[in-house]
Amino acid sequence: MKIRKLLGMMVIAIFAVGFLVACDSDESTENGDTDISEDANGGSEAGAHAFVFKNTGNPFGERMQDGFQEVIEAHGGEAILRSPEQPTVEGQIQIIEQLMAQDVASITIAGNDFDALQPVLERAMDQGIYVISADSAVNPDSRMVHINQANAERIGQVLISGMSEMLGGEGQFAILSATSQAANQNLWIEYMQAQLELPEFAGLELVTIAFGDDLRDVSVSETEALLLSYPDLRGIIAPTTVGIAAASLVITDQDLIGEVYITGLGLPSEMAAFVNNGASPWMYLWNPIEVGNVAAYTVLALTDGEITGSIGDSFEAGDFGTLEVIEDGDGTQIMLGDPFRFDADNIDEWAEVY
Ligand code: RAM
Repeated sequence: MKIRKLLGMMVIAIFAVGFLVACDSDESTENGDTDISEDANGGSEAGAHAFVFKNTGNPFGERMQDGFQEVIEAHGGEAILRSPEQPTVEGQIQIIEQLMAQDVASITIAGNDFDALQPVLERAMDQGIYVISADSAVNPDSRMVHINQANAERIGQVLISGMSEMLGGEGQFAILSATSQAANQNLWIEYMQAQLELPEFAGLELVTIAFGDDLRDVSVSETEALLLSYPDLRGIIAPTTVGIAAASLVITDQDLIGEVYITGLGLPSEMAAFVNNGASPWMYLWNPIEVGNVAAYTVLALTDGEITGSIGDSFEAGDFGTLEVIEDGDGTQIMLGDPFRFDADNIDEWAEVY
């Protein structure tokens, strides 16, 4: 009798575990959240440092997360790297809620929206989790400090003057951006538009702003649509690594090299072929691995109580030396360098690095 009862309980227990496992995998399918590294990291423990990028499958985001993980692990910590499958706010909210349940020590986020993540990120901070943004800022109430990869005004300047130089100062061009809500791209677009007010760029005409959602296929079809809709189009600025590679591919495939010029922000490893074939004679970026490194040093300084993210805070960040927290509108930021120009002279060398 006793043995029967025991067996019965075991069967119930096995079913219960099976049910829980099934619920969990159903949930993650529904979420559309591909956990890109939790298994590999075993990243599920309290006290870990999480980096949430915009979406999976973006090599720029992966390089940034690699840089983050490298520094966290070198300091004996655990990194959790997460991204929703699609670059949506909803996907990021679900991940943040899961990270709150895991009781992580910090969350670094590249936001899919400037304002919409505020409620969930405020709840995370109320719970004692240190929250910062990197790459794509969330609003100052949603984070303690932002890691700014490069000065946004300078990005606007180099992109417009780069396009102008390619077109000899005259002609129609379009912007092919990421998602319409991406805080980083939207800020850079504002600065590009401000540049276009200057008399030296009076010959340039911005015909439209298209959104490829930081997805390769959408960016390809948006580029094709631009070429059809604007037969006199002479250039495209894509301030996204996904968009610029997709646009350059279309120009190459359609034999339009030398007729339509592409520039923007590109990952050298993805753009070397297109810089060398002339589809994109030159383009710009910064080192995403370093952005991730600096984000990691920042969350370590926050969780160690060395800084609070206030103006004037400073801390030691390995090879980066002393970093300082400076003003950023109503919030604060840590500013990295200027955008760097890649052309046929240096692209192959950098393609090996990132
Ligand atoms: C894409 C992403 C990322 C941005 C780069 C330039 O990979 O939108 O957020 O910083 O482009």
